[in-house]
Amino acid sequence: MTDVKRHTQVWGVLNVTPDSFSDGGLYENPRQAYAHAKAMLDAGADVIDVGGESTRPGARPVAGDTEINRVIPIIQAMARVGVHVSVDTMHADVAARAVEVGAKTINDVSGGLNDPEILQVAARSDVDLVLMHWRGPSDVMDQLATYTDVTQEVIAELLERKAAAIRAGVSEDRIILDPGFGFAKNPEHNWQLLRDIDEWNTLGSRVLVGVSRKRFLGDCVPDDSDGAADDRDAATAAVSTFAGMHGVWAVRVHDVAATVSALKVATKLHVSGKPWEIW
Ligand code: PMM
Repeated sequence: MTDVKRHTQVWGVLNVTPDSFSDGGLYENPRQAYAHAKAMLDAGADVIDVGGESTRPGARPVAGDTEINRVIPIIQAMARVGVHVSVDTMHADVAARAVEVGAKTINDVSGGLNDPEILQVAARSDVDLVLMHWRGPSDVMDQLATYTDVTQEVIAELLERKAAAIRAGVSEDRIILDPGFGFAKNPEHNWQLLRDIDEWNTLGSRVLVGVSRKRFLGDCVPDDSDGAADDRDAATAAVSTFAGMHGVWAVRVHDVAATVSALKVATKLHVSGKPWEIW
């Protein structure tokens, strides 16, 4: 297990893609990507999570070396100066190159289902591995959002992925589990997974929560919002803080400053057992 600090780990999202749902096209240029990573680190990010393939609903996979060419130079540049970099990929070849140039975590949103060889890549190295709950590619995932008991089914499916990773040789303490908010889940599924947050601490692994700017938070934005994804940053900070207060190990966010600030407020107000009407 790598440098685990006591506070909730904050992962800053760096998408070097033309088409991610909230920041697509903003950081394709390496100089802009590096500047944005630096700003997130200055705002308190512990980890920079670099992705080169959009997973927004309906997105189509990228071809060949495109993903490698997008992510490797920026990962290498940041790792060289000691930044803890995670590579957000579903592809074993991309993960392997990223680890070679210094990435310390592999973040696989498919939990090893898209390209099972990624589990061997993790097993051969000493990096952490995020296994996210996933039922299928982004272009079909909305059709796969059918559950009788969403929390129990997501937990069971995630534990299967954890067992597969262990079978492949990944040591258990390097595995991080993620319920996969927005992936094959409708808004009510996402809210239910959050209401059941205490269940996530019974899995024997660190848990990462990534709700940042996701569509289901649209229920909680100001009435005059025009639907822009960054209008969901305050709701993201609120949910991420709720997660931190319930013992989740890490939160993955676009607006690092807002979430760090909210986590600091929660730290000051760490009281419990006061029931009242909230709204
Ligand atoms: N969500 C996105 C991408 N990668 N990784 C993890 N572990 N968990 C997530 O919820 C997650 C992820 C969605 O796209 P974004 O990069 O635009 O947030």
